[in-house]
Amino acid sequence: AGTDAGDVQADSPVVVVANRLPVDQVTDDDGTTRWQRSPGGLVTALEPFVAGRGGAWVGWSGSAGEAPEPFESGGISLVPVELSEEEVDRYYEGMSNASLWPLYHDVVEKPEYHRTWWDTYVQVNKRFADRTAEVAAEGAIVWVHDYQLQLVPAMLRQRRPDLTIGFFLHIPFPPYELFTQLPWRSAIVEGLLGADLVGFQLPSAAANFVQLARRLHELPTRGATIEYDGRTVTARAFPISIDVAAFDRLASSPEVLARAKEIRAELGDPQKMILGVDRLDYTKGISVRLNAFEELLEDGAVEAPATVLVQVATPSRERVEHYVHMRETIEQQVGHINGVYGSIGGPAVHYFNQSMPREELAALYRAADVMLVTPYRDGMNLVAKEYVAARGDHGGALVLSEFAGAASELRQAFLVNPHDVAGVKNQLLRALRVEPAEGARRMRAMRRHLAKHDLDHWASSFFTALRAQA
Ligand code: GDG
Repeated sequence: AGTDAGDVQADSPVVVVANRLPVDQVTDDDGTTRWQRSPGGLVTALEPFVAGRGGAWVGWSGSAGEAPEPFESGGISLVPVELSEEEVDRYYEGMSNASLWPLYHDVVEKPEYHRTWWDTYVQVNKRFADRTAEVAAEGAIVWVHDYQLQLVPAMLRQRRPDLTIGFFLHIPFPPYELFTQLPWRSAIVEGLLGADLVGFQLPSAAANFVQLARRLHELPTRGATIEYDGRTVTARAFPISIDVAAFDRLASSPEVLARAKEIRAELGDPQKMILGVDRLDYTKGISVRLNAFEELLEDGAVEAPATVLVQVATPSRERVEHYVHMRETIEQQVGHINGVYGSIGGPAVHYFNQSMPREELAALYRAADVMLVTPYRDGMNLVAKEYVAARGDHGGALVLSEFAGAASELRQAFLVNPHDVAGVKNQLLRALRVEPAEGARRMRAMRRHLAKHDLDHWASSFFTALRAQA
């Protein structure tokens, strides 16, 4: 089955399909370009699992225009899909990030719906399906990822009925009442129903999908299964995780521990350090924590620079309008807090709109007394899990939004409703003042959970369930 695709033979027994390839093109000082493993949730999660198993990865290279020929990297055949400038605008920044992303995150920002965006979304999903159909071996297992590619399962099944197709959604799946806003709601549901197994972060998201199939498409459903087109489609939760042991090791390495100490010293040896690490995204509730921190300073409950907040806000989606606006708001807020509560050489908020190396993040986690994770809605939130994995010393305290998927696992965190500023302030203070023994008890319990529920557990549970459908 399949045809020859450049250097890549139609013989990959496992194919991952995702918007982005797990590499970025970088240009060295001497002008030569090379591919480098890219950071970020999905990549971190999957590359180790597919590498060395004869697998292929179909995805976009990250730059518009002609796609490079397929190539090998880290034991995976990388199969680039081409996107034009206009397609990046409409499929990626438009339909994916200005329609689906806000809709699936409880319409925290108002989604925009444009027919030209949708038409391009369909066109690009077709291209991903074509490319995948070319490289997958007869009877291969294909794992499609995320909201940018929800039509691929059905398109792929039409081209290659021999394949076993899984789909995983990394972001939340909204309830019926919100989802049905979408002008193309039926097409999306039918797209997903092309898979044998549809995975979500939470059982409630899987239930939302089953309910849609029943109410919108009047399909027979039973528990987690949907009867469709003579097949049984299963919708289940597979909460994603991180490579816990690897992160634990990194965060306990002598270099990282030394750097953690140095960070405290560079901050002026504060009594308490609070930390936030997020992509600069309106779903992450960065303003919430700035508000809470500002009010605590105002109340005199905490003082700067004895207590400081370090916020890493990694640049993200900078061409989407919502993001430009949000960045301005946050930067104004930081400027205001520092203007009122800072001193010479002693800001209250240390704000970084830059991407940091992984080692630096680990050192920040290790240095922080309190980690603030306050999204309005988040599929999972790996930062929360990284913080727990980094605290092999059983120190630190996690303040976590109830609306992050991670909250259903990390029950010993200081849970907050990010819409309730008073509640966030309260929990932040509790976390800052927690007795070491009590803090350690909570951290130990969360680490026990994560030790069993790591990245490999996630990937192998999904693959096991998918193979069972073959
Ligand atoms: C989506 C869903 C779900 C961040 N800044 C830097 C950096 N990061 C890394 C973190 C973490 C990852 O990026 C972010 O993952 P999250 O899970 O927190 O959030 P999203 O990017 O929104 O991911 C989310 C995830 O998919 C997986 O399914 O959990 O709910 O929204 O690993 O450490 N890494 C480096 N420098 C940075 O500056 N090196």
